[in-house]
Amino acid sequence: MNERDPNCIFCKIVEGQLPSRKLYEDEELLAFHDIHPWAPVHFLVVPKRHILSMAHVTSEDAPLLGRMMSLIPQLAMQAGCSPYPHGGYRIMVNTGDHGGQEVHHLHLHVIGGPRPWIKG
Ligand code: DGP
Repeated sequence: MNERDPNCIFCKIVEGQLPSRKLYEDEELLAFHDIHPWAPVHFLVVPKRHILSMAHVTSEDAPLLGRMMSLIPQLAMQAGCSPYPHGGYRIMVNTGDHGGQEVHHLHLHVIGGPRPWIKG
């Protein structure tokens, strides 16, 4: 699998070729605010490596996926979500056309803030 796809929007964000409002960055991962938020808090967590979708994840990616998930509690609070149980947030991974995936670079949506939201 390619490390980067030159035509991929999220690879361009990872490379700094497109701007983003970053929340977190390390060697493997990037988190940034969604450009079209549908809730008061809406950010994305992406691997820097170009993995097309959740359908392309293998057992070798388990540590990476674990790191993506385990970053979320801290980032959600940093981004303005309220604490569990009366606050909280939704984690969503759209996969393929039937899952509503528009950007074909694996990403976790983290969506929170007071409901009702626009969608969902
Ligand atoms: P999905 O439908 O799961 O593939 O969602 C892709 C999300 O990516 C969508 O909520 C909008 C967001 N998005 C698309 N292009 C950009 C961009 O250039 N910058 C940022 N920050 N978000 C983007």
